[in-house]
Amino acid sequence: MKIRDIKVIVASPGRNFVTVKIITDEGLYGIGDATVNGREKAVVAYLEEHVIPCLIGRDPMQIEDIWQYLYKGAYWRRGPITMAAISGIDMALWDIKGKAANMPLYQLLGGASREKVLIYQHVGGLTIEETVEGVVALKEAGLEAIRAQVSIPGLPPIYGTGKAKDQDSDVFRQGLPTEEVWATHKYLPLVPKLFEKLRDTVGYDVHLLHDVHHRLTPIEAARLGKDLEPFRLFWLEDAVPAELQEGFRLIRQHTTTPLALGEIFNTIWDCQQLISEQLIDYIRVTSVHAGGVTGLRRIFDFASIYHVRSACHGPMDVSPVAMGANVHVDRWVPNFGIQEYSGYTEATHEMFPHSWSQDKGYLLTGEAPGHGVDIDEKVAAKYPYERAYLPVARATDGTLWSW
Ligand code: KDG
Ligand code: MG
Repeated sequence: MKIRDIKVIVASPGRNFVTVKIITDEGLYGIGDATVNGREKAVVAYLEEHVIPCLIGRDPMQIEDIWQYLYKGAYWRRGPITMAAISGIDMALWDIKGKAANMPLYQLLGGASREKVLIYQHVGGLTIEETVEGVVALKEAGLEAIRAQVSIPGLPPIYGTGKAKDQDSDVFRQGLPTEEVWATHKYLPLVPKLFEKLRDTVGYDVHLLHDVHHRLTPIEAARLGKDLEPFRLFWLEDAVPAELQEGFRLIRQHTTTPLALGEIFNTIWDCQQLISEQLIDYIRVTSVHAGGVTGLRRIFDFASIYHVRSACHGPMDVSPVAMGANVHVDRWVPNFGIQEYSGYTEATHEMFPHSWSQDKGYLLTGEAPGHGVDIDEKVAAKYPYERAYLPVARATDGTLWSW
C-alpha cells in the first residue's frame, strides 16, 4: 500500500479546523486534525509546502518511521506548528491502519482498559450565583465532573465566562484579538468564595475543576491551592506558565490541591521534568498538539511511571477528529484521568460524522475501524475559513498578561 495523495481541508463550521486527509493507492483513506487555534494557516503552509511532498509514495503502515522522519528529519524540532502537522499526519495513518486491520484504534493500542471514558464539561458565570446555577444544571444532567469559572466583579468578562465561554462565539472572530482585563488581587480572594458556595450547594459527590489559565506566579498559585484545599478540587489547571518546569516545585511545597498542566505542550520534553519530579497530577497533552496518537502513547506511558494520569485537552478547537483519537487513547490508557469535552456546534457534528458518542458524563468510542471519524467535504465547503484569534489579556495597568 502507498500514499497516493494528501489533502488539507480548512473549514469553519463555527470555528476554524484544519483536517489532513491521506489517500492510499488501495482506496483506503484516513483523516487527522492539525488545528492550531488562531494560527491555522501556518500549519496548512507547513503541511502543503514542506511535509506532503516528502510523503507521497511512502508506505502508510510505517507510522513510527514517518513520525521520526517528520520530527528528526525537519532538523527544526518541536513547536506548535511542526507538531500539529505531525499530529494530523499521525492520526490519519493510525486511522488507515485501523481500517486496514478492520479494528477500532483502542484495540490496536492494546485493547480496552475501561468501557466508557469519564468527561468534564464547562460552566462559566458572570457572577458566583450564575456559575452555581450552571453547575447545578450540569450535575442534574448527569455530569460527574464540572469545570467552574467566574468573572471578576467590576471587570469585563474573563476567560471561560461571558461570550468567551462558547468558543464558536463571534468574540473569537473580530478580525483582531480581543483584549481581556485581568487583576490577580481581585481574582485570588474570589475563587475560594466560588468553590465554598459550590460545595455548600452541590456537596462533595461531584468533581469540581478550575482553570487558572496561566495567570499566576508560583507563590500566588500556592496561596490559591491552599485556600482551595477545603473544597477538594479534582484539579487546579494551568496555574502558572510552564516554560519554567521547576517553578512548580514551589507550588507543590505548599498545597495538596492536585495540579493539571499541558494543553499547550507539544512534546514530551515540555513536561519531562514536571512528570519525573511528580510536580503535577494530570498531564493535559492532546492528540492534535502533542504528536498524534504516537505522541500521546509515549507521554502517557512515561507519565504512568510517576503516578501522573492522562487528561486530554478537549475544547471546541480540538476537532471531533482529534476527539475521536483522544477517546480511543482514553479507552486504552491504563493511567487514565479524565477527558475534557466542550461539545460542538451542530454544523461541526454534521461536517465530522463520528462513531464516538456522549452518554451523560461519559464518552463512548464506538466500534468503527480506526478512530471512527470522517469528514463530509461537501458540508465543509459550506463553511469557508475566516481568520480568528484567541484573546489577549492585559492587567488593569495595561501590562500584557498571559491569557
Ligand atoms: O485554543 C485555546 C483553548 O483551547 C483554551 O483556551 C481552552 O484552556 C482551555 C481549556 O482548558 O479547554
Ligand atoms: Mg485550559
